[in-house]
Amino acid sequence: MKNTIKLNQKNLAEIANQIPCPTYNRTLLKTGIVHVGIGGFHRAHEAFYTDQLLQDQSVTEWGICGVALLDYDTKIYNTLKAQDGLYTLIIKELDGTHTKRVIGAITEFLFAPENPNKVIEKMASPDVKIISLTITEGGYNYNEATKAFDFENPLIQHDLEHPNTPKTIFGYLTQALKLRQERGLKGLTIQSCDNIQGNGHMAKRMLMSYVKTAEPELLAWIETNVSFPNAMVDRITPATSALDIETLKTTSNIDDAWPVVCEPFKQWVIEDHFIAGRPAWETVGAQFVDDVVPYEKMKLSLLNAGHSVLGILGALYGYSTIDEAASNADISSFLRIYMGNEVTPTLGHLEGINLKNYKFSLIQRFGNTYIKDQIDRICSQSSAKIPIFILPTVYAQLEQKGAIDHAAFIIAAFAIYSLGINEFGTQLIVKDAMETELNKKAIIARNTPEAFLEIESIFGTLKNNKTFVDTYISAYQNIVKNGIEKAVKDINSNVLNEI
Ligand code: CS2
Repeated sequence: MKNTIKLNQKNLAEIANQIPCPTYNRTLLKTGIVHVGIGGFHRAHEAFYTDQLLQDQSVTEWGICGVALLDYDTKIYNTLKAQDGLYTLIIKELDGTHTKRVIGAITEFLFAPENPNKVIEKMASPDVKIISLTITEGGYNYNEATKAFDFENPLIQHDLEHPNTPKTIFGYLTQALKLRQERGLKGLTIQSCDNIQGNGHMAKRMLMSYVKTAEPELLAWIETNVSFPNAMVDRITPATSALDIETLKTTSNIDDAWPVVCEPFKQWVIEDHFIAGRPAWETVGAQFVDDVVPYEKMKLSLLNAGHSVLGILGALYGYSTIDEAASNADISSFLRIYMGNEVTPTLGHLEGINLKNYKFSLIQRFGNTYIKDQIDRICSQSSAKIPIFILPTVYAQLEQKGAIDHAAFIIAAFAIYSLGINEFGTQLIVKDAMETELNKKAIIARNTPEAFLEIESIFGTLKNNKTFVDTYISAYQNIVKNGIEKAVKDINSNVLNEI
């Protein structure tokens, strides 16, 4: 193999002979955005849109400073530092070709555990107009059982006791906003990019709960000086594999320690509520709307829930990628029935959206055989995903006495998945903040299936709903008695397979 070229600023001109690279002057960029959670999704989405904007227009105020909040983010921190914030985005097209570009929008990078004060100061910098977040569904510290902020979380207790060396996003934001207030600086926008219905509302509600205890006199200032737009974000971004890194070397001669791979589809629908200004992201494909709720509902309950359906069933069948699960005829029928009979009746009329086309496009996206999205990735942190992706459909359907059979089946399948092994003896990687509790209840559920529904921080009071519990138990028993494949066939039988 020819010598590969290491990806960094110095080598950019040489790399530009292989694939498109930023031609804007990165050294002129001021940091206007601090982004917390610098994983693959941010790099395939917000940083991608911002890079396009910096490339197409000569704006200089919207460079991104990436912040890694968690100890285990050392690897990404060291990698991006060594590469001057540069990385390759590899879009895996539907025909199997790869569209590649080096993304240059991330110009600064901070590792919070190493120097918390640097992060607080950066967030308080007068140039910064937006703090955006991809901190995952579980990162909002919301407890489904109490429907409130979880003050029991030891990390939150730590932040309350040590405000200058915080560990959670709530501690960081509070300190930074306090500094802005004390210094007479302007406010800014806190922009959630996580998969949560009303993600801006959730970010505000959780932050305000924390501030009320930590710095009550800051509440009024935040109310007037900080905005929290809701947004729907979308682009399937699997974990990067060793093969992806190798292929980039062999096909483009580029040595990038952590490229990002994603699907061609992308969507970003945002409420236009940016108190300190924003990049003109609409010029590069983002949609600004007055009300993002319908888009969020549609995406969370069809795409993200659809992913969980394929992931959980796929794991029980022994598959390892989403496209494998999607290409199984019975799983595919299951998904279509779930989307058509159980989710669609809860969505009502969505202004400006052709729901049928959307559902068809999802089937195509899930089936993209080049993406190889990992079932492990999709099933990870399901304890935080299920209450957001699937349970709102269940509650709405129970309320209107609609079908819940497939939703209850998925919860039963999740209870079995949480045993950490499928019926064929394959070990399942249950990567979940609640792993121990899930497993404990999953074991009890082998004799008493409803015991699994006692996990209140996931299921709230669902265990008291007889219709749901009966449907769930019967699905559970069917899976155990007949095996997953026959149970899926059974539940699909006699139901129209129409999305
Ligand atoms: C996935 C999402 O994490 C999950 O379970 O459903 O990461 C999904 O790929 C993205 O939201 C796509 O926009």
